[in-house]
Amino acid sequence: MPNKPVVILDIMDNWKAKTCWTPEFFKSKYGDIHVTTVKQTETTDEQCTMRLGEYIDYMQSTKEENPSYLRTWYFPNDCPEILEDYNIPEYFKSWLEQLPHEIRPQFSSWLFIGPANTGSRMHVDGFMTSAWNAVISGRKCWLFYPPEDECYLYTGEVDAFNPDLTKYPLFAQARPLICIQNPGEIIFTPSGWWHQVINETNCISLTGNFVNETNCKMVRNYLDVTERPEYSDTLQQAIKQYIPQLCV
Ligand SMILES: O=C(O)CCC(=O)C(=O)O
Ligand SMILES: [Fe+2]
Repeated sequence: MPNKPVVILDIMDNWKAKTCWTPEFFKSKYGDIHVTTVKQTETTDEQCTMRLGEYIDYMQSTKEENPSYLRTWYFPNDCPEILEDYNIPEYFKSWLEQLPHEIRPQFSSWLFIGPANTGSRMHVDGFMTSAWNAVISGRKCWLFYPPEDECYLYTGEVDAFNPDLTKYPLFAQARPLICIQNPGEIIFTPSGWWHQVINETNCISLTGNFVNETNCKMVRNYLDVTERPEYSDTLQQAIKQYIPQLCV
């Protein structure tokens, strides 16, 4: 409720995913599926499509300094049966799930698979939603910056793990919360918090974004003031129509 980051240590102890979702499991069961990976350079994201099995082999053998990442793989279309392998706690359930299927944004059930040194640039999650992220295997390091620190972050251009203080001098004033996330731990990212993440080892994690009573005012305000070409007006209207709590 106070909109601060949290690590939850013990709510995925009984998830089948925690023991079952190994690299070998994905390779043997879903190795032929096509996935899109991304290699981040300073300014661009280079995408590449390959088979999941090939990517798992790559992840387990690469020594690249800047390796490719399988980010936000929306897996329910490819492997719906593994949705049974975990339980999202009640407090992370999203009101967006109430939307009709045709217009529901794909805001949960994403997998992130990557070798050490992959990660996500500094960003705020879309629509001002909050998120949960469950590490199945591996270790992540997170840097969190509160919304008040936005003025030091140069719209997220700065690389917080290796900042260029000549180009981004105000960044020296930003004050992060730092968190190491181990297997079996879930991180809560509150609405509007900037964050940058690096996988310190090979890592498999599962994530979802949500709107509920903790952040609906922020999401609503964002929808009212922001034009988002990737989310049509119709979708924005539908969200307001179907989720009346967003209209108070
Ligand atoms: O695990 C990661 O690479 C970052 C996850 C994240 O921040 C996101 O999906 O928005
Ligand atoms: Fe994020």
